[in-house]
Amino acid sequence: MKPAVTPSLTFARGFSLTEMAVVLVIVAILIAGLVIPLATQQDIRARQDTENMLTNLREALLGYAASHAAGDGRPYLPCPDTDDDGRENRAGGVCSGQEGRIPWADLGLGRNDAWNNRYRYRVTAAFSSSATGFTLASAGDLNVCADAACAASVAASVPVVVLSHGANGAGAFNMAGGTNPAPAGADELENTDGDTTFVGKTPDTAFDDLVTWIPPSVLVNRMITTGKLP
Ligand SMILES: [Ca+2]
Ligand SMILES: [Ca+2]
Repeated sequence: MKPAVTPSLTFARGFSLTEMAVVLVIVAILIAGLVIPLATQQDIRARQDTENMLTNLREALLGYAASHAAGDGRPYLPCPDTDDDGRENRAGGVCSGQEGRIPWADLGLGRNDAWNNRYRYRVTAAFSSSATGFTLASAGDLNVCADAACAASVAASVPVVVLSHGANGAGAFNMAGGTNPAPAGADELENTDGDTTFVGKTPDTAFDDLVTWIPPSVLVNRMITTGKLP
């Protein structure tokens, strides 16, 4: 008598270990290609946090002007902090220096950027006197350019510039009360040399500063809408 023929089961077999391994490797490669490296994510986050803080600092400066009246009843902006205590440095109604750290204690925010350096702040003297406030006709003396050569102006005659020296922190006022080593690139150097010209542009390998400013039109508009200037 012939034994019963067992039906073939090969059609129902599962994946072999080798096949599973190949699939896992392919999936791993796909995931690695999709996921942004953690370090890059942290960089993006730090930059976004600092950009948000710069926006808040602009608003805080506008609020300061709207809530402070000089001797002549007109609004004025805070002086820079030049001795790293977070308070503006002012003597006889005028600023001890037109450039320094943002006065974070006076404003209540902006003590340091995402890389633990101070925000740099420069203000035009005509806007920072607590004896004679600014008027609708006051002109800013700061220029933001597309590069250090300054052939193209991004914003001209602005009264206020606030900036972070970015992830490299080159030339920044640090939290130890000192100043970091100077940057190598001419564009970043322009943001550390204490004059009225600044560079604001999209970051590249030699430039990671985040630069913001208050245009005169925005400042004037806010003063009118809050009834501080006629
Ligand atoms: Ca101070
Ligand atoms: Ca400069």
